[in-house]
Amino acid sequence: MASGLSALEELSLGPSVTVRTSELEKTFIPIKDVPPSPALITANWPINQVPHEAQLTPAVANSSSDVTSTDPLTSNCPPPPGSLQGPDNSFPEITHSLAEETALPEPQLAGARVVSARTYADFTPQATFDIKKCDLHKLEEGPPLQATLTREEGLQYYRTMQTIRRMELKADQLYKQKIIRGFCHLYDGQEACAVGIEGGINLTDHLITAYRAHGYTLTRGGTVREIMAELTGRRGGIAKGKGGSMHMYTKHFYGGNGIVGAQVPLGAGVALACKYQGNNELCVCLYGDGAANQGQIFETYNMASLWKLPCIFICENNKYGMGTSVERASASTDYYKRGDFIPGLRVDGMDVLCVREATKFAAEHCRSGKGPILMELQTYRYHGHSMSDPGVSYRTREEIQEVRSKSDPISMLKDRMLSNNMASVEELKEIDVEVRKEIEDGAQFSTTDPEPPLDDLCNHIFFNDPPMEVRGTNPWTKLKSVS
Ligand SMILES: Cc1ncc(C[n+]2csc(CCOP(=O)(O)OP(=O)(O)O)c2C)c(N)n1
Ligand SMILES: [Mg+2]
Repeated sequence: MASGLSALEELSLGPSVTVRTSELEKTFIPIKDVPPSPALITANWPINQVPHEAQLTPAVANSSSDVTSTDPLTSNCPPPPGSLQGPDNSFPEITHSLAEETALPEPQLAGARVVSARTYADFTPQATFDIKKCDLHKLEEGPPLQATLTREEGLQYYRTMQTIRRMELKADQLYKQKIIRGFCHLYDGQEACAVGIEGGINLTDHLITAYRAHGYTLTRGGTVREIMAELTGRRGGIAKGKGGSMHMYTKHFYGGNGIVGAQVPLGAGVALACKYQGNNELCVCLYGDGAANQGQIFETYNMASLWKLPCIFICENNKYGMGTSVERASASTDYYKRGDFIPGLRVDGMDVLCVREATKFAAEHCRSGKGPILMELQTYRYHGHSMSDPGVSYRTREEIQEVRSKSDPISMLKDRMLSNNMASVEELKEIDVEVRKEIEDGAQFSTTDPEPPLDDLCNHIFFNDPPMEVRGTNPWTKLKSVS
C-alpha cells in the first residue's frame, strides 16, 4: 500500500485517500444500457475547463434555493459551496446495482427541487489512486504510478464518457432504423482514451483521428445535436450535413478521416506548423492497430523524428482491425515500440487516469523540444468494426462480456468515485438522466432538422473563394466557397 495504510483505512472516507487499482478491480460493476428519456439539453463542458460545482447540473444549481421537496432523482445532491445547510452525518451506504439503474423513474428535471442530504463538504474533494505502470521503450522514466483525481474532474470525466457511450448506442439504434445510412464506426468501449487524452492536453492543442471519430468530436467541443445531425445528414450537423459519420471537424480537430493511416502524415504536418509558428502547441495523431502496419506511418515517424516535431502518435489498439485480430495482422504487436527510434509507452487505455497521466507525460516530452513520442493505448471496442459487422465472427461473445464486466472504463471511474466518497449514487444517476435526455434531444433534432438544400451542395469546399466553375455539370454545382 503506497501510503502505508491498511486497505480498509485507505478506503475510508478521509479528505484525501489513496487506493490500489487491484482492490477496486474486485468490485467492478457493469453499467447497463438503459432506455433514454425525454429531452433536456445540458451544457457541454470542455474536459479541461471543469465547471464550478454549482454549474454541474440544473438540479444541483437549484439546491440552495429550495430544500423542501423530495424529488427522488435529485435528493442527496450536494448544494454548492457556501450553502447554509449543515452536514448530514448519516452518510448513505454506497451500493449500486443493475436493477437500480433500470428501475430509474422518468426524469422530471424541469424546475426540479432538491432535498440535499449531504453538503459539498461531505464529499472527498480529491483522492490519489495507484495506476498501472506503463511499459517503456527508449525512455529512462515513465509517467507516475499514482494519479490524483479531484471530485470535479471525476464528475466531468464521468459525464463525458457516459455521453459518448449513450450517443453511440443511440446511433446504433438510428442506424438499425435506417435513419443513419452509410459508414458508421462506433466508439463505445474506448471512451477512456478520448477523455483521458483531452485531460492531458489543452483544447488549443491539435488532434486528428481516423473514422471512429464521434467521441473526439464531442471532446473537442462539438455538441450532441451537431454530431447526431451530422450522422443523419442534416443542415444542423457539425459539417452542415455533408460529412457524415467519418468526416466531422471542430476547431483544432481535423477529423474524421476515412483512408486508413492517411491522417497520420496530415497530423505530422499540423505538428510542423506548430513548430514553425513556435506556439508551444502540439498535435495528437491517432490511428488504429490495423493502420499501424501502413507504410506512410513509418515515413511519418522518420520525418517527425528528424525534424523533432511536437507530435504524439497514439495507436488505439482495440485488438482488432476490420475483422482481423492483431495477432493475425501484425508481426509485432508491441505497437509502442514500432516507432523504433521514437520513445514509446504502452498504456492501460481502459483507465481514464492512466491515459491522462501518460498523455501529460507525452505532452511534456513534446513541449520540451525532444520531438515525437508514441503511445499505445490498450483498449477494446464493444461494437463490431462498423455497423455492417456484427463483431462476433472473429471474437467470442464471452470475450466481449468479460471486458465489459471486468474493465469497463465508465464502471472503473464510477467505482473509484463511489468507494472514495467523491460522489453519491444519486448524483451519478442524475448525471445519467441528464445525459439520456441530452441524447434523446440530439436524436429528436437529428430526425427533424431539414436536409441541406441542393444549392448548398458545392459550397464550403474551399476556404477562400476561387473563381471556379465545372463545365458540363448540373446548374447548381457552381463551386462557391463560403467560410
Ligand atoms: C487505405 C485503406 N485500406 C483499407 C481500408 C478499409 N478499412 C477501413 S477500417 C480498416 C481496419 C482498420 O483497423 P484499425 O486501424 O485497427 O482501426 P479500428 O477500426 O480498429 O478502430 C480497413 C482495412 C481503408 N479505409 N483504407
Ligand atoms: Mg483496431
